[in-house]
Amino acid sequence: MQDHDNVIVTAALTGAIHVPTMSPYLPVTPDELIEQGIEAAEAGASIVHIHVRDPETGEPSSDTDLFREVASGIQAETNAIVQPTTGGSAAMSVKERIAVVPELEPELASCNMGSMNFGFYPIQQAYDEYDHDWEQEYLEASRDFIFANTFKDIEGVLDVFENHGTKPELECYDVGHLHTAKHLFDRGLLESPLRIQFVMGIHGGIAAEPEHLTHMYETAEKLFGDDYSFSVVGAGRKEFPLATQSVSMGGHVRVGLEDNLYLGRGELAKSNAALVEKVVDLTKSVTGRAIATPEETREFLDLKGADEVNF
Ligand code: KMH
Ligand code: ZN
Repeated sequence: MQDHDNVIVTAALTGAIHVPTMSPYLPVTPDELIEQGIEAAEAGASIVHIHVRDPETGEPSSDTDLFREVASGIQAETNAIVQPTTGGSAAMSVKERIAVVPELEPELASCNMGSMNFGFYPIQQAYDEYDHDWEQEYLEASRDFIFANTFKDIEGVLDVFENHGTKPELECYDVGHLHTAKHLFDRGLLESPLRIQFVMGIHGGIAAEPEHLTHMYETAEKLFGDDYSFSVVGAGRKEFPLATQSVSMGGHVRVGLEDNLYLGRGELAKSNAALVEKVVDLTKSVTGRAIATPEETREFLDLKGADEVNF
């Protein structure tokens, strides 16, 4: 693993797993996303991962005008690295998902390393009524959903990344995805230093268990040696236990309402910043490691710089 003492914190603001009924604090409109992105950056996030939603209904969207509005609004007030998703949502094609990269030419964007089942339908058991018509159908549809990222899809996506100077953050939901990354690295489609996000706890991917994180880490060490660094996101209530394990192992962390709505048992997080503050405190008190600034993060991940983006 690349050696870097300071911890890179990512705030993932809204995502496509949760629906507005689940939390009044989930950001939906561009203004809400910008406000929460700025607060999260001020709390210590050097990377802000963004999805966008239809401002009226809260439905996940691939509208590049919305991405531009949110990215430029966060960039105007912070030095954080704005990282758009190319994972999008269940309802989008790969073409729709990747469109944000040529439009915004970001420094960093997510890049998903394999096709998989991606089921968030079990969450609907906790809700009887929904604020919007689309929500329950959307959750239920994930029972029959394949998150498509074939080898051909990934090759096409990486081509777009390369053409626009955008670094891919490799979203790995299971051990096999690390081997896919290795295959692409050996073919010269990915370059060192690799930035890998271990995404744990998605139904269809590896479970959010400590021994699985150890296995992901040991596998990455074997495959990539000093050519990579890792960050961990645990979906749901394992977010903080896995974050603590990751920073103890020398890794980095992602938190945010995209993957976890709760600050503690039964206590909704009132903002993304609240989740960032908690992980910053945990990191400092458990490990003594400092939190990386955006400039340190840019240098460490070898990003092109905020002056090279198109927003
Ligand atoms: N919400 C994560 C489980 C992406 O945006 O490309 C998936 C994710 C993927 O963040
Ligand atoms: Zn995402």
